[in-house]
Amino acid sequence: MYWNERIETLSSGEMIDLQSAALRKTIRYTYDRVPFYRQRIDSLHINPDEINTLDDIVRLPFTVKADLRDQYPYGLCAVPLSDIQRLHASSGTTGQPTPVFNTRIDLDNWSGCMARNLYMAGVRKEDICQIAFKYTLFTGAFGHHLGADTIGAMVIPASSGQTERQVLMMRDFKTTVLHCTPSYAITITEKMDQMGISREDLCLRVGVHGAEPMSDSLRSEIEEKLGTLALGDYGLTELGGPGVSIECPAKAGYHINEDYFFPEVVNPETLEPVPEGETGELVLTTLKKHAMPLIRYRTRDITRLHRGPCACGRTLIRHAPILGRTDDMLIFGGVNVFPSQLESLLLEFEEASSHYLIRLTTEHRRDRITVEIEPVPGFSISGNPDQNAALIGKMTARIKDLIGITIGIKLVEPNTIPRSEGKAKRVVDER
Ligand code: DLL
Repeated sequence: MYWNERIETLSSGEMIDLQSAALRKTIRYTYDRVPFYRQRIDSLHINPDEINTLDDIVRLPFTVKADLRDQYPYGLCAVPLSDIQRLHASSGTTGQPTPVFNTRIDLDNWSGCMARNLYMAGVRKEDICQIAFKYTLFTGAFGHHLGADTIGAMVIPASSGQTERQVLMMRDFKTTVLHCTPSYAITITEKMDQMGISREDLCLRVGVHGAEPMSDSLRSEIEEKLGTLALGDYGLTELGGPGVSIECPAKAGYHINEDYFFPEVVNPETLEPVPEGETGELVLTTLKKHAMPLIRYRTRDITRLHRGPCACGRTLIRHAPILGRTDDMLIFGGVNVFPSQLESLLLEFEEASSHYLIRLTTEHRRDRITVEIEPVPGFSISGNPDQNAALIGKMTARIKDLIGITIGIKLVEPNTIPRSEGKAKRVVDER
C-alpha cells in the first residue's frame, strides 16, 4: 500500500524532528557553498547556526524566480560542475531557459519521490506506463519515467504529440497508466473518437495528470472517457520538477513529500505566513538537494495546507488543488479571478466542452473578459440563436452569482480552439 511506509505515516512530531535536522543541514550546506545565499544571509546579520527550528525559517529571505535568472547559468550551483549529471530547464517560451541541476544523489532522490508518488496513485510493477509528457528540457517526462522505472513497471517513452500514434500504442501495447497533462488527455480522447476507438478497446486503469490545473469537471470528463482513475500531480522545475506532491485515490488534496520539501503558505502581499488552512502562496524549501538547494522559494502557486488524517492512512501534509498562479490571476472590477475558477463553473454545463479560451480586451478603456467556448459535439450553434442565447444567459448568470463579475461568453464552432499537447494556453491578453 505504501512505497515507504515509515516516512509516509510518520507522526507529526517525528516529521518535525526530521525536517528540523534536514533544514539545519541545508542552511549550513547552502551558506558554505553558494555565495549568493552566503551574501544574503550575512547581509541580514544572521548566523546560519541560529536557524534551529522550523519556526526560525521565517527569519530567512525568500528566493524568487528573478534570483534564478540573475544567477544564470551556474550561480546557484552548490557543487562542482563535474558532480552535475543532468540539467533541466523551465518550460517558459520566452527568453533564456531557467536551468536547474541534479547530481547523482538528486536524480536518485527524484526517482524515489516519483516512485512514492506513482505508487500512491496505484502504479505497480505489473503496469504499462505510457509517458505522454514531452521529453525535452521539461521535467515532466523524465520525472514520470524515473518513477515508473523505479517501481519496475514497463515504460513506454512515447513523448507528447503524434496523437494518433499515441492512441494506437495505448491500444496495441495494452497501456494501463497514462501520464500527461489534463489538457492533453482531452486531446487524446478526441482523437480516440475520430478513430472510432473507445475506452473498452483500451486497458487504461490510472491517469496521472500534472503540470497544469485539473478542475473536478475536467477530471470527471477524463475518467469517463478513458475509464481511468485520474489523479493530479504537482511540481515545478525550480524544485526539480514533478515529485513535490500528488493526490492519493481519496482525491482529498495533494500529499507533499515533506521529507524532501518543507512547505509554507504566505500572504503574497505581506509575505507573512498565514495560519494553516488559509489560502496564500506556496513557498518551498528543499531539504535534500545537493546541486541546487533553494531556500524559501516563492512558487507563485495559490493553495492552502491541511494536516488532518487522510482516508489513505498517510500523514504527509496535503495542499488543496492549485487555484492558479499569482501571475495568472485576473483582477477584474476589483475582483480576483483565476482561470481555473471560470473553468470549473463553465464545465458544470453539460452543453460545454472543455475547449475554451479566455480573451482579455479593453473596450472604452474598460477591461473585458470574454470566454470563447466550444459546445459539446451534439450542440449545434448554427441556426439556433435562441438556444445559444439561453445557454449564454445561464452561464453568465452562474458566474455573476458565484464570482460576482459579468463576463462575455462566445460560443464558437467545434475545433476552433487550439488543441493542447502539453500545457494548454487558456488566456490570451490583448489589452
Ligand atoms: O510543470 C512540472 C510537472 C511536470 C509537474 C509534470 C507535474 C507533472 P514547470 O513547467 O516548471 O514544471 O511548471 C510549474 O506548473 O508552478 C504550477 O503553476 C503549474 N503546475 C504544475 N503542476 C500542477 C498541478 C512542471 N497539478 C508550474 N496543478 C507550477 C496545477 C500545476 N498547476
